[in-house]
Amino acid sequence: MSEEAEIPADNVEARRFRTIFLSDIHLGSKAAKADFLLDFLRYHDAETIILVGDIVDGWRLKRSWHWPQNCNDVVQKLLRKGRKGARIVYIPGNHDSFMRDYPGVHFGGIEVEMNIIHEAADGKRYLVLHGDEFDVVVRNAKFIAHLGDWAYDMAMLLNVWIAKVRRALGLPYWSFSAWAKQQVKRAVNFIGEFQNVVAEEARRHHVDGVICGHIHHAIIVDIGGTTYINTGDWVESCTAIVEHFDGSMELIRWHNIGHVTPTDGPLVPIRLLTAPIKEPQAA
Ligand SMILES: [Mn+2]
Repeated sequence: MSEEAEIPADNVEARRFRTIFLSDIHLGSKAAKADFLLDFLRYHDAETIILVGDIVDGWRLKRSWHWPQNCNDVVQKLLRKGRKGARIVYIPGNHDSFMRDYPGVHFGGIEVEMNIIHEAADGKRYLVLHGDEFDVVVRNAKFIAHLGDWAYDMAMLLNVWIAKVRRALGLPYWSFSAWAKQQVKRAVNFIGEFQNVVAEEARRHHVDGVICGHIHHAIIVDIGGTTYINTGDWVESCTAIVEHFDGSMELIRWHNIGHVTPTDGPLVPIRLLTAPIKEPQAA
């Protein structure tokens, strides 16, 4: 693919940011929304791209190899941004923990770090880490974690069918599994507990905030004077955190933007409207 292919067909310039934070892409799992992410990366550029873990899903790949072309495209896209001068930092998560054997290593222009302190343009300092170390379920009971993994597979399967039906009816994308998970997690107040524990960790490091992923719940929120930021994921919600050049942080929900109609006066023209997601078995 030539470098020219980088320019979107409609000649729209990418939005530029100081930093883009992405996590929980889960490349290698069937649920990964690689096409959505490719679309996002086409329209968003940054001086620094920080990958906040679970970029590749080693758990899934170990069980069965699922690596379609769009997974390669995502990797190529990121590497190309690196070649064009972006600094790319890879902080491994629990699903790509094999990368944790390489702290401080640079490969293909990508730096691997266990966690970093990110200093924003406004001087605020953020601890950046994946966050699974605070997930008691994952840490204390690998068995339960894998059971959770199985239940997750089932929800994802259901999700694919619901998405197909909704698309056939002309309805916008809606994630059943995201909704279901939200209900379950709300019931046990898992999210709230996780956020509190991680914010506490940030205070322990004497930083202004924390940026993490892992629980697939994107948010920017103040917790007792500490800014808690979660990058969300690219299997359900398709979210990213961007830092503007003044240091302010913004949460972008790409699939919401991806479905605004032209009459709504979209901020960014959407490629998804002209290039729909490919179905493996198009009817
Ligand atoms: Mn994780």
